[in-house]
Amino acid sequence: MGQTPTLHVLYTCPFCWKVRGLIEYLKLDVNYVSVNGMKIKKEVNFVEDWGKVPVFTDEKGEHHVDSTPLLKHIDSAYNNGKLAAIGDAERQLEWLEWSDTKMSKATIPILYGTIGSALKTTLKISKIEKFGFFSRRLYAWAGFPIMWGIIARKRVKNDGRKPKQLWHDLLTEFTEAHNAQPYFGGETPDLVDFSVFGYMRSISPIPSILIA
Ligand SMILES: N[C@@H](CCC(=O)N[C@@H](CS)C(=O)NCC(=O)O)C(=O)O
Repeated sequence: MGQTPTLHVLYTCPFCWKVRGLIEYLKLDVNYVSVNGMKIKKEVNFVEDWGKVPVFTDEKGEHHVDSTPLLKHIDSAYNNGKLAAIGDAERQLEWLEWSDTKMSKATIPILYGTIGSALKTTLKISKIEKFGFFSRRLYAWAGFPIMWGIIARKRVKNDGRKPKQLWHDLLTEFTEAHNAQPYFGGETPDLVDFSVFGYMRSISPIPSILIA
């Protein structure tokens, strides 16, 4: 038995949503621990040389990190590896890689690619994530010009497509690979579905109940 597993998360983090999606699908009993987005390194310093979320701590107190290996670990430890065993293993690995390179790069431009969306995103994040009194205000007002002006603009420029177009193209590519099945995994989701879900969920509008 041991302790109830925990997952250290940020609400708006795509990598955390990948793992959360799988945990909820498998109906595992896991406690979520929200970290302060300005102090991630400090809050997960119990894992050596990592400094990122998500961090999964299992019932034995062992820590597991990095969302894609974590998806595989949770499926293997709590689900007899059933999701990894769906369909062709090579196809699954190839698309997990696709999701982690293509989808992960598309989230920043859509959230911060215009000055309006950047402001909206940082204001929302400052309302729903855990922050200190000053860091919340600092993040909301100093965060958006940085994200928009430096990070997102560079990514949008590199790709050349408008953020929404890029996102639509990726979703088309992904759904075409479903081969007319409801999920990438076929009748039921596999690990790739949870990976793409994480990126999708992180750019989805946040329910107003959470930011009221
Ligand atoms: N490859 C990691 C990436 C995790 C990651 O970059 N998480 C972000 C939050 S969305 C983070 O904790 N960043 C803190 C930092 O890099 O200092 C994974 O897939 O879990």
